[in-house]
Amino acid sequence: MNQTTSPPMPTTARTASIEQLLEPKQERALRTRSQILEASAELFAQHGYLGTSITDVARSVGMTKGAVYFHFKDKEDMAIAVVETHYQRWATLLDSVHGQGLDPLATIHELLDRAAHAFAEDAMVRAGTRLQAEQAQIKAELPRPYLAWIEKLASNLIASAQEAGQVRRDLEAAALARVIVSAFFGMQYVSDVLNSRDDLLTRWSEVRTVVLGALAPR
Ligand code: LUB
Repeated sequence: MNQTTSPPMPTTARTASIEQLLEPKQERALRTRSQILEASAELFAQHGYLGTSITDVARSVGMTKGAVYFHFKDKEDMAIAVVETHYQRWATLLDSVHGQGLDPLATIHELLDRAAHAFAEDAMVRAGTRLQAEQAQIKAELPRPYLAWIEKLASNLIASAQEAGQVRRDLEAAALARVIVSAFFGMQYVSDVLNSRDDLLTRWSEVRTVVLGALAPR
């Protein structure tokens, strides 16, 4: 994803041993990096990629530009980190929902309900989505959108729900997954454009009724 050389900090952080991670200096650096990332997410979510500068980010965390550049090589690098962190949110959400031990269909509902809340409330998610939509303006390749959700829903959750007789079997799991992700994505996009996502949860409940309702066996 990051085609050029990585800045020293993230590389060290990702490959660090437990002992290194427990080292106070490392810990502090990671915390600072994540503070910068959260602040940049707020700004990217609100003002978009072109409307946000490293200077804005530095100002909003009360650091020098140099301190920010220590953690992120440039604005592209920062955007990639925001988008990647937003995908990690989904992985964390998935683990948490799986931990609830629900049946396959209830898992799908819970997962998407909680994703809708994240789109309404979580700056990292809002920023990640906005940056994905602005890919054409960003001179770096961001992770390919949608595929992870489609794959997860299709090959795991929908297939299991079909086996359990909770979801119609006359359509392929992959087709159903594409429809759900497209509907969800369209829903949050329309809500963003028309109402800055203020009505997202209401719009989600409509999509949920119609689209997830259509999954029922006939
Ligand atoms: C999700 C977005 C926004 C799919 O998976 C992704 O890449 C997504 C990125 O633009 O919505 C939501 C099910």
